[in-house]
Amino acid sequence: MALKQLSVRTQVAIIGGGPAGLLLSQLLHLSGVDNIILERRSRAHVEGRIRAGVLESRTAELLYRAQAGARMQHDALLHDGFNLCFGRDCLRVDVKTLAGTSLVVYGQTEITRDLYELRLAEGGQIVFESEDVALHDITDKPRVTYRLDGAQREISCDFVAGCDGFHGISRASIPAAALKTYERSLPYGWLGVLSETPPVDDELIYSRSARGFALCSMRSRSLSRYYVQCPLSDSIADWTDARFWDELRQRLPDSAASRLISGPSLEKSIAPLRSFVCEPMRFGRLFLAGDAAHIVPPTGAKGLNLAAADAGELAEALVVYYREHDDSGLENYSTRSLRGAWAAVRFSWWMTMLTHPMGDEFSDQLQRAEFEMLRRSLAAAELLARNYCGMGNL
Ligand code: RFL
Ligand code: PHB
Repeated sequence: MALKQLSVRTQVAIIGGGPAGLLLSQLLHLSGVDNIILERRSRAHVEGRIRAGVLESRTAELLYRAQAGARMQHDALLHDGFNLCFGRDCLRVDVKTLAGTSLVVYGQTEITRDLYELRLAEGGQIVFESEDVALHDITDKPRVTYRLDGAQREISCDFVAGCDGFHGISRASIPAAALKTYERSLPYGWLGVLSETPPVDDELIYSRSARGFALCSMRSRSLSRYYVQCPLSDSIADWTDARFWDELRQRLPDSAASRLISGPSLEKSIAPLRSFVCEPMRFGRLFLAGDAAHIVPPTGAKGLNLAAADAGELAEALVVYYREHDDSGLENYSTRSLRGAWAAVRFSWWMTMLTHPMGDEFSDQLQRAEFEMLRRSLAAAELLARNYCGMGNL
């Protein structure tokens, strides 16, 4: 394989083999644009990371367009709505009726697995466990250097796609003076547990209780994903399985708590509640996509969907550039993607503020009033449904 050579050339060097990098690679490949992915971790490590689970229908459509939808079509669950509970009171948000579309429940692990299988079967060039990846001359003739098997290697390319997540090197390679960043974090995290137990309900339950937020989600009819809000200072060691199930049960309305089936945790992790945006999403010939450019708290289930939308936009802009020598798509990429990102940042923040007790009575009353508005106003419920399924910006 060409990658055995110490120095190679490609059209687009993609840093990061998460959902954004993989989808971009596949879409470019289908349009004849040559690319190489550099991934810091092993394939097994990336495929094993338990993260998102709810896809907007346009994300599912993009996966079909990338010819990566066969297993999803067979295995995914279609949800027409979700439940929002405030203490004992629950509201079913009928997304299908209110917004005209359904949601697709399919894990990020599965999407990553499908895309790796596809890329590698089609001869895609993916360098796993590439170390010390560094970008050079990104405003002129980009080069990417890295180390593999102890040897220093180099890729020269037309463009670099920075798809290496929030802690990656791509955004950090842009001079600070060329970027503006926005950030807001909460002192809470979500403790997530995956368990091989039937989900407590056919649909998701977002539950705001006085003890803290809880979410009941799923990956399949026999695999559940549950979360409870916890202080960011907590560590996994603070949460035995028994403590987790006990706390979750106490945060759910009685009807759900009585149906909850517990079991050993297959995975347990804590994710922070953080909003972050960097502007612009481009510097010279480097384009950022996904978590490398923006982070949202998981409450609105938007992170993965945003990453996929960026990959779709960037692929289209690059393909038009190569096919028609037209760089207008690349010129507009940052502005267009940021519009969608800010819509998701706003919605995710709003949904977090609606469902997480903040520890003061004024916030409690505001949250109750907001919940009542959603129950009484069709317009308010419609706005929630449209945002949840990714139409907030349309
Ligand atoms: P990823 O998935 O972080 O992938 C980036 C990839 O880049 C690699 N990398 C490097 N490779 C080469 N050189 C370097 N120097 C590199 N540095 C990093 C990493 O190993 C990795 O493989 O970003 P991408 O592709 O933009 O995808 C974004 C999504 O993963 C993310 O938005 C969501 O998972 C966010 N998120 C959630 N979103 C939801 O919609 N619902 C959720 O329930 C949900 N849970 C989560 C999450 C994110 C989490 N993180 C980031 C801690 C739970 C967690 C724990
Ligand atoms: C998940 O299934 O992991 C999930 C679902 C909905 C969210 C966040 C996470 O809002």
